[in-house]
Amino acid sequence: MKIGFFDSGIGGLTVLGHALKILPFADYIYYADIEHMPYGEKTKIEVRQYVQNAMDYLAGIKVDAVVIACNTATSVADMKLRKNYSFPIIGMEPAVKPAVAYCKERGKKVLVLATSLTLREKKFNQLVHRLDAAEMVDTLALGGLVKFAEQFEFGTLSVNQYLQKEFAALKPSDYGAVVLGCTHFPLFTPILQQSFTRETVFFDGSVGTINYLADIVKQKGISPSVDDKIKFVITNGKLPPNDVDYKKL
Ligand code: DGN
Repeated sequence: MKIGFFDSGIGGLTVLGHALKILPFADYIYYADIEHMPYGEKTKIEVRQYVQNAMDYLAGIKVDAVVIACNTATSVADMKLRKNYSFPIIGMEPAVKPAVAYCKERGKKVLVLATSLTLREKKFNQLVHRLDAAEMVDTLALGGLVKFAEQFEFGTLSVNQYLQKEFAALKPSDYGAVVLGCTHFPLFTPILQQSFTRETVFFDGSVGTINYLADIVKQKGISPSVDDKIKFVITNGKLPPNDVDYKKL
């Protein structure tokens, strides 16, 4: 079983981490589009093209399924692209649904943290509308965290100062739940938790995505590999040719 993961950088590793727990016997190919990172500041047309490039590459190495481990790319990708590929393509969805259910019972609000592109897009706004939760959902774009993560800065003074500034107008005790709507954000959970009360619960969409992947693997009868392996493909102007036996790279 060969599963492709795709993100602009290291964020999708938080999703891959869940996959390794639930589907350990697989060959994973992690495609990081570092050349075009961060996606949050790109146009929709540009990001759509990057998604297509990644899918073409992963199709070339004959994956059995792909996880678009990036909320921003999932938000803007034209999912009609699925019909061009023979393998299932699974996207991310911010975990707004469980967070809303959790907060409704407690009379609290939900705060969704994501990139500005994700928050602006129809997909996210339709989700909130479908849940009839516009009144109780606040959003905040924290694209700066993506840049910090890509420089491997997680708990530094600069990250702290950035968050303090971004959260300055919020009243933390209003929120019963925080949704990590960008796959880079779980990397900051410890520092984010410090800005909210001990009762605030953090929701991460990776769990739902990987459960869905596991269902698809089962439904399609994709057989497990004998061992587990992770291979990284990084765009930096040149990709390894896709006709190479990736196991030998
Ligand atoms: N990890 C991406 C997401 O889940 O939205 C953000 C990546 C980026 O390049 N901004």
